[in-house]
Amino acid sequence: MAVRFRLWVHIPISLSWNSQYNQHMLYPEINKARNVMDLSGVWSFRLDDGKHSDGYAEEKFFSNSTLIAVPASYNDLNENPDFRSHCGWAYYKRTFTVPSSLSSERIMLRFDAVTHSAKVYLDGKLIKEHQGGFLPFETEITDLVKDGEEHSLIVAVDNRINHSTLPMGNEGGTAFFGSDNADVPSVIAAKKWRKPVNLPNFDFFNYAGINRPVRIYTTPKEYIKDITVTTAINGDDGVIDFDVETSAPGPVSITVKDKEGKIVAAGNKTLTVKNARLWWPRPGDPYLYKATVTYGSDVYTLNVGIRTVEVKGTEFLINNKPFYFKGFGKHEDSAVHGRGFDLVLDVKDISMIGWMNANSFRTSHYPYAEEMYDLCDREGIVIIDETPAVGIGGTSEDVYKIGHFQQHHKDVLKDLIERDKNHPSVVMWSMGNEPDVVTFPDSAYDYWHDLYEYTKPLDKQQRPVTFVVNQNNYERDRITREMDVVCINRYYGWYNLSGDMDAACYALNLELDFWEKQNKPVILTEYGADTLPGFHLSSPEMFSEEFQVMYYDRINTELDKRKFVIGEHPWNFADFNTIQGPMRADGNRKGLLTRDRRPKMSAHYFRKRWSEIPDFSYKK
Ligand code: GCB
Repeated sequence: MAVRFRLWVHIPISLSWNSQYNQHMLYPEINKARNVMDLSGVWSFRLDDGKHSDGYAEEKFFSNSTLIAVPASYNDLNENPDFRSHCGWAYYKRTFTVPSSLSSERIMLRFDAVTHSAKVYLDGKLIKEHQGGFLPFETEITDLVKDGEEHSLIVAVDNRINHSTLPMGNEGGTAFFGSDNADVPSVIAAKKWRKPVNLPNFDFFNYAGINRPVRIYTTPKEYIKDITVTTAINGDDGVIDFDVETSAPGPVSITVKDKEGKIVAAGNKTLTVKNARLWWPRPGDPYLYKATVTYGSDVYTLNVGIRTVEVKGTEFLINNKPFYFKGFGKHEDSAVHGRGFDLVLDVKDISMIGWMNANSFRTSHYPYAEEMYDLCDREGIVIIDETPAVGIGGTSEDVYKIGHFQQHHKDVLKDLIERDKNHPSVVMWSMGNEPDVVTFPDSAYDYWHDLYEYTKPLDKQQRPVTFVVNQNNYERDRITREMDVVCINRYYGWYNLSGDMDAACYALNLELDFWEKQNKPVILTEYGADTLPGFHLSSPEMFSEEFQVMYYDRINTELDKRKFVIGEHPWNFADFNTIQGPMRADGNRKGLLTRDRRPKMSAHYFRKRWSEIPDFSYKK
């Protein structure tokens, strides 16, 4: 996104910044040693009346409550307009009982994602706080629930975004598409007069609530804390290294089975699978082995894909072969659910990705639900995994200088890698999307450079690290060229040189000449044109289906000439909801698909194009 008007007002940071680093995040599973209780369902709900800025939640709040579905974003589940415009705390409540048969177990309460921050009360007592709306957190409740009685669970959820949160809000300033009118006294006065409002510094609706499942799960008292898998290829064999952390010292044993259930390797640390079948992206064979880790009475089972990832020169190698990224920037977004977990939609999206002959997507602009990564492991879809660091402000340099803000960003990166490290589908980490800068001040350089240095050693698989940059003065931008892969969002022909594809291609080529000299692989992580389905023109102009196809065809023709361009991710997979504003009519319409996943003409265009482009060794 290139054209924006804003007033950047620096607000002093007032929140306290306890580290949110969770460290161990094995996904809850049912097996002979572990149990899971799903707390999804209909909960009681109410919006805060503005009187409780601290998120203190009492039973009596619920005397005047409504019903809400969990998991889901609350915003589109009620016709009261306050649900969409709400800014502040909201409260959820339900009761539950843990079967007494589980009383000898270690009992955990896990939230997959509460957006953006949460306070959890059990029987009126605050037991957990968490900041950040897209990653899981958990707390042990063993001693609080072992009586077999009914318990009250209240979750206070805060959707406010500001200069301290990821993603970032522009508290006190303007939203993404707002106009400054910085020196119009009446506008300035009206801004002070109006009720509190969220001003996203990003282009997707600020959907909030208990967006992903809430579960109680159990483990034995002595348990497997964490498993880190790394894989390597040695001739025809696959080598799988398991780093297993346990609650106390003790022997661990591991078996690896193939799809037929035959044990192909066993041991306690580094295992060799003879004549291994590798994990290949679709339409190749995304082969998964099943590893079972045993420690005392505890057991944990996980899928393992044997594959390697490496950047060499201008190539991105998967299993030592140069991969070409064909795919999208996406969103978790759909009608009614908002950003709420929707397995039905995820399965449909995977199917549409396959239908378009794509092989990859970026989790723009936040980590997605874990079930999606699991689907991608199984279906062979490659993921660029992104943090919620979107729209970090740079018009004021100050945000880069706030130490504890960067610490929060580091914690989120750590949690992301901790959660997703074992997925073969994840091939690269994106530290964030489009810091809001036109040229990069030294403080921005220091910030991102330091973050890159910090991120690299977090991943035992040493996957490439990048961040995704907006249209900017690429000659002055010193950070992007330092990334393992250069990921650029470009809207030549849309936000600039609008509609003039000759000029757009001329400009794009000038920029590509620059990148060619950097000797790095480049992915066009975003390019696109808003398009109204059913709007047809004989002479392609902006917003028509014909223009969207022409736009992509013209740009792709240029990309095809450049060997170092190793991927194309049109923006966006599907239309999605945004904040209302002068540049969005019913959301962002750059989807190749409509919001309900019907193809526009451009989806058919890419389906054909990508059927003709090999996934490996495209640009020999
Ligand atoms: C961008 C952003 C994305 C927007 C897109 C647009 O560069 O990364 O979040 O939705 O532009 O359509 O403006």
